[in-house]
Amino acid sequence: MSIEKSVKAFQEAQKLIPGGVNSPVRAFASVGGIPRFISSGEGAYIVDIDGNRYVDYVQSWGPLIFGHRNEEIENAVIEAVKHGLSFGAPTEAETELASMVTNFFDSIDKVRFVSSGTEAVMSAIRLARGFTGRDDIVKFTGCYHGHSDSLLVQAGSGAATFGNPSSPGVPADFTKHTLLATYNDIESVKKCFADSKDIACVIIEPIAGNMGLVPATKEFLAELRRICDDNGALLIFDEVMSGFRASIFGAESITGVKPDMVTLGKVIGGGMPVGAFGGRAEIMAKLSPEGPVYQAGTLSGNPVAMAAGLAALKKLKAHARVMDTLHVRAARLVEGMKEMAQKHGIALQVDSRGSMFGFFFNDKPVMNFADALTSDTALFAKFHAGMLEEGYYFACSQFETGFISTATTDTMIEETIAACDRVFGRIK
Ligand code: HOZ
Repeated sequence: MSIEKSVKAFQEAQKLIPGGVNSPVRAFASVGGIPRFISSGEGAYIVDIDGNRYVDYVQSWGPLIFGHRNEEIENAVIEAVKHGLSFGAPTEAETELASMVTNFFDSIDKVRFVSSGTEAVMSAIRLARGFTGRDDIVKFTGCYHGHSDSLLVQAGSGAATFGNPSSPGVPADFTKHTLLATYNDIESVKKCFADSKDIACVIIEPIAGNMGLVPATKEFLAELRRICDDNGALLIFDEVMSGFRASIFGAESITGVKPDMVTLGKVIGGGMPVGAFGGRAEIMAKLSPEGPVYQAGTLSGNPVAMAAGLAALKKLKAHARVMDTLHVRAARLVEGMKEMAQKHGIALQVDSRGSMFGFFFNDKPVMNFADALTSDTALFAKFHAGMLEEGYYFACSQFETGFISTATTDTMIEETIAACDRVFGRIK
């Protein structure tokens, strides 16, 4: 496989863009090798600038649940573009998308659209603080909630990949209100509430996707709900990654635990930059201009992005059963990978939720970030390189989640498992 053009493009990019990328994980630093520069996508595939085609298990890190260049989403975007790119004034599409989101999520009475997941979470935290009149927040080690200052503490995703527990440039004063707890460990949450009487909210990825795929147990979330209620704190589910991926009705439909607020992104933009935060009407009423908590954005509710999101959610609504198929396929993929790993004496922990899947090169189950960090990242890097050679594009970090789309066929899954067999045979 020649990657000559990607090598050259990466060299050029590094001269002008820090690390050659506009988001750190993409640089392939934790797996070594050269990031592929992409020229196009089609359904389940992406093609790099050297003309190599890969089955894409990243799908833009989640948004593309219908794969690349889905006709309905593409046409909706083209139609919207013909009417204007941005107005900075309300459009009916925003209300229509808000109606879809509130119908899907029981816990969301009202929603506000922003342009990224980071923005959604940052705004939700401010609103939780404004609503409760408290300053402290609880987050879980290994959960990633975007790169805003107070949340970039012991975060997963890129921060985990690069081994930065937090970032220079974030004053200690900004993070002193961020209390840390351990995922799936209720005693650590109790300790936070014992230490502070000023907790505004607990924010959690109910299905963590940013330390690899690590779902919270139902029992843990139920206890979390109870503790928040007992202490007058809000519970925020960060579903930027899992929203419309694990279930179209949110993690609350899987776990039976209802949050006070939810943050969303990725799929609700159908591939365009969209984030959202929503929750109970009385909480959302505190948001400007109804209430005093300020939040704004020129490109918030952008008409082209709304059109893409609407097309994606309408399609999901019309084909709700598609989630069952995606779930079966994602589960088959990781079970098949595990079988092949076992055949070659490699320890692999696997899991899936809806169209999300994860695997750790680890001989013990992964329940939290500390567990995830005991995974064999060197073996993961070899696996990643081997699968690229075979024509399969997996997320370039052990601490990310994989995604399939409706364009990922059973045949592709079986071929991927066969490729794993070959790669495990070479790297064991
Ligand atoms: N860490 C991000 C996903 N969880 C990466 C996003 C990107 O590089 O596009």
